[in-house]
Amino acid sequence: MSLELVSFAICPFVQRAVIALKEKQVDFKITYIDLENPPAWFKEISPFGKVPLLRIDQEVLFESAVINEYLDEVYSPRLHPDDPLVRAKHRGWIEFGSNLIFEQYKLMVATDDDGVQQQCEALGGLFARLANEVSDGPYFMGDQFTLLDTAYAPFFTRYEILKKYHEELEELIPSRLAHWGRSLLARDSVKASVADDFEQKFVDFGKSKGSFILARA
Ligand SMILES: N[C@@H](CCC(=O)N[C@@H](CS)C(=O)NCC(=O)O)C(=O)O
Repeated sequence: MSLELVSFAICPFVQRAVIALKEKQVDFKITYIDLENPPAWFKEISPFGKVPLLRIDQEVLFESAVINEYLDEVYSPRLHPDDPLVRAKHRGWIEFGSNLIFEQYKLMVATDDDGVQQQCEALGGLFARLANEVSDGPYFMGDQFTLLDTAYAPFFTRYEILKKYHEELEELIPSRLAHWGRSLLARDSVKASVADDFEQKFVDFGKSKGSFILARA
């Protein structure tokens, strides 16, 4: 079975799948596309015109949560919790993580101080809610690294960069979440999930969108 992940270099949703593949030590090919000028073959096979896509021989999967659930069912070790109720709750919180990532994107592309403040408020509200759910660590569920952790790690990868240029982000994040983020960023699969030039690409992309925060980079 051959696996091909269709990617955009700085996409957090693709990074979720890369982490899952690395955790499971599965070989895959990664193909990068330019989302501003997507190739015709991509438009044909991507129902929403979005990455990630996972091509499995002739089949195509879309949506990061679906891709990761598939990978989890097919390749060991199993990362989703065994208990169906806990699993269902994690699916809800994975969706919450997608929301967090979208709000972080809006923070990254905010073009003035007002926009940045507005997004910090939005993130602060989500943080307060999420902090009630997270264990004492190291991971969301305690010692067990789960599929949910793969869904949040990309948020922390980007938060770490944004924090360098906007110090207020250090205080905005509750210590429980900051601790979780440090554990995720120290994990091998997470470290290996982005290319060496990721930070530069992220900064360049932000600048191209007029990012107020990354203008200082
Ligand atoms: N819900 C999707 C979100 C994927 C997504 O938003 N991908 C972005 C790149 S990070 C994209 O492809 N955007 C292209 C577009 O919206 O046209 C998932 O979880 O896979």
